[in-house]
Amino acid sequence: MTDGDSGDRVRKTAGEPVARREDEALLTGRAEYTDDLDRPGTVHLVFVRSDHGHARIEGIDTEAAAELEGVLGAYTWADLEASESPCVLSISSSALDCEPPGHPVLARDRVRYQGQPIAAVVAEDRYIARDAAEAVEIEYEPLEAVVDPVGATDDGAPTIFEEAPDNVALTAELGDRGETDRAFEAADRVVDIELVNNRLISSAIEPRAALASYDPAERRFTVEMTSQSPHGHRRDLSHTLGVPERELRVIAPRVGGGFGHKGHHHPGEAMAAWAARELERPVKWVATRSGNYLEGAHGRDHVTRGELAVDDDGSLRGLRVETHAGVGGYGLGGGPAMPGWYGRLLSSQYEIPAIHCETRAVFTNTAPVHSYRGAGRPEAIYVTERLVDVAARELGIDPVELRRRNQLPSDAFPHETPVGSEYDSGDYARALEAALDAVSYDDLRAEIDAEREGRDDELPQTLRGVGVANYVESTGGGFESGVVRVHPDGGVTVSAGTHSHGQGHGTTYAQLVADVLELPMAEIDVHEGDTDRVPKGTGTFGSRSTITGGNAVVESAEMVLEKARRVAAHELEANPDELAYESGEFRLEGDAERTIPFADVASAAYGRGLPDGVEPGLEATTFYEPDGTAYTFGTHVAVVSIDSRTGELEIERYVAVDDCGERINPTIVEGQVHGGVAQGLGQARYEEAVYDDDGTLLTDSLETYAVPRAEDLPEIETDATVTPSPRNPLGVKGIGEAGTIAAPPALVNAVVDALEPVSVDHVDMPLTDERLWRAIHGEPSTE
Ligand code: MCN
Repeated sequence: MTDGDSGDRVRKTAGEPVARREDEALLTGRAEYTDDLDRPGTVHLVFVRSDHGHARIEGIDTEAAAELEGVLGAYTWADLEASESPCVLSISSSALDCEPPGHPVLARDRVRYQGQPIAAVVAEDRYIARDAAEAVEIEYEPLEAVVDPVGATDDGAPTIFEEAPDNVALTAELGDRGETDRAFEAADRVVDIELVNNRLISSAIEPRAALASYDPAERRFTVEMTSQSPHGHRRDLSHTLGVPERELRVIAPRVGGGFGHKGHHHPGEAMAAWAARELERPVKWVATRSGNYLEGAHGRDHVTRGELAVDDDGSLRGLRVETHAGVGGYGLGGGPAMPGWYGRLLSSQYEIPAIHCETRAVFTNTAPVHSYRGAGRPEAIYVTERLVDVAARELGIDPVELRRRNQLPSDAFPHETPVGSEYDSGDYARALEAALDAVSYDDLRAEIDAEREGRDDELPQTLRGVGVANYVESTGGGFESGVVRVHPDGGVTVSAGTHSHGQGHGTTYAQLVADVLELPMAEIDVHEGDTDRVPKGTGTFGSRSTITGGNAVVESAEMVLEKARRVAAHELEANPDELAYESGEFRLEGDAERTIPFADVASAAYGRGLPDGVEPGLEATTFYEPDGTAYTFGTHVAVVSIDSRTGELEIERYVAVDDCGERINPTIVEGQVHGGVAQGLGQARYEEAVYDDDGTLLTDSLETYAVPRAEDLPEIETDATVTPSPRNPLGVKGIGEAGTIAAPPALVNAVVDALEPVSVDHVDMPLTDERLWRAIHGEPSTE
């Protein structure tokens, strides 16, 4: 690993394993997170949350709370309404079948999930605020709840919004139903599966938090908060508070992980900002772990039936999918629309001539659902990759061989799938073969088969299996802004509208700009997460930052270099095209004496006597939008053994081969794969948000919601192939979510392979020891 700066000559750093610059501060406790920030006069906000999953609010008594010493205010919906702020978190999708009201910052007269904020208390310190919150009395009339997305569409299920009597927010179709039906009729056989993509909760180390201040003289809010998308939050806060965007500055300081949910607008930051204006005091709100679990957007929650039409030679003919997707008790931003497009990756890496996907997004009495690392792509790939394994078993063809027969060849690109994705580039076979080589697949398969053949009728103590999952992931989208500002002394500040909360943009953006300007990385600072620094940004989600932000800062750096060339030419009394530029110095071709360093050019750019037509200053702003989506791909393989007496699962090997096009920093890419696989294996083995029938979240803390610890994870062996994307100048594709997409099907396929001797066709995630034991011993599930 390098520090990116070595020797006199500035070397190119892109593609090099440069050490992450941000880690020293992060690892030595010097990084400041929202809760570390303090402004003079800060007061603290705590929510009173609903105890019920579904109830009418008959009365709220805040009197006792308001009278406690140190309490500045105890607020309910009536106070928000009286202030004439809209105070409703909007739903940003017009595609819905109904128009349910958005999520009110504080409940009006009804709560639709446990943990929904009903009242807010502000006090001099957070302990008083907590005591005061406990003193608020709420009278409920409990209503029947429904928590499962299929049950919520049954006749007689309780209605959550009058505007959607059947609880269906959206019914969406992708692909061609008629063509798919015909493909099914023509195929030799059809296999099917019913599966659940378990509901997940984001377990970022830092729960959500905000510190909001209001300056009445400037008529301006400053909201420092845990945001993946400061400009997105500025837009949402502007709607919620009813103030123009220019009156809001959103700053995301260090943020301890996000995984999607810190990109969405929740009540906390809006309530803190409202109270800051009301009280003219800085107001801090920090979610507790349980508060975050109850109310922070959850992920997944799909119940799916999938059918695959195949011919006896293994050709895939058609895919038919029906999904009920839970969207929770309220729509949050674009959350309810997500199930409408999740099926766009159902084709995975295969040539499937006809696909049809019908999805229902369904309200339930649970926390709102939105994007969680992968956001729709893990759900789609899981369906297809499980079905391919089911078909392989039915046909008696090795699952790898079935994949090989149907994978798109490397000359098939661009390729349009029947569900509306246009893949840019790929060499799927290369990644598959690399992953198979890593585990010596043929030998391993033969070994496992021999173990099975050798057994008599008794159940062997160890059941071994191997599972393979291919995937395709859509990455990048929308525009991003990048600013490169050269200071008069030649130092450079780079700003972008993305936000790094673990991804290492501070390193990779510095690498990219250092390469264009041929300066040491130490000369380049990177700032993200402040709406005042860049004119408009989109944010970090959907593995988009490298494609959009990376190309934006490169384009700005190139513009800066062009202007610097003109200034340098003027200083050297030459034509710009006579100059060579290398290692931070302009030089007149053929005259070694006539040179000028970049820092002197910067100084000249801010001085007098610039060439005609050149304005003072040396900076550039770019709004970059790629030519289309970049499709990352790869193959993951898991090798497992299960103790048939206990159901205990061991992951013997885990191999990940991913292709994200050109890699700016292979070490960071590897780290992203590790993190993603850890979360994917977390979903597959341990994690599940469980509600009881009344809508009480039974997994509302880290004691009951099982996140994998380091010791629970196998060694993750990584490798990469490189197939550049033709859709952006850097040739990059995103990598931030790859692991969460590939790991669940790889592990479940391996486990179901291991269970082949006991004739088990499928086990739903999470693959707990108990579930596996029950599957092995034919015991019914207790759930
Ligand atoms: N990278 C690279 N070369 C590429 C692609 C990426 O060097 N071809 C590097 C990038 O420069 C960047 C990192 O890998 O430093 C991730 O880049 P990218 O794939 O563009 O993803 P984003 O930066 O947009 O990150 C978003 C993605 C998502 S959607 C989630 S969710 C997620 C994730 O990243 N949440 C994370 N990774 C996370 N990692 C941490 N530690 N914490 C989170 O909350």
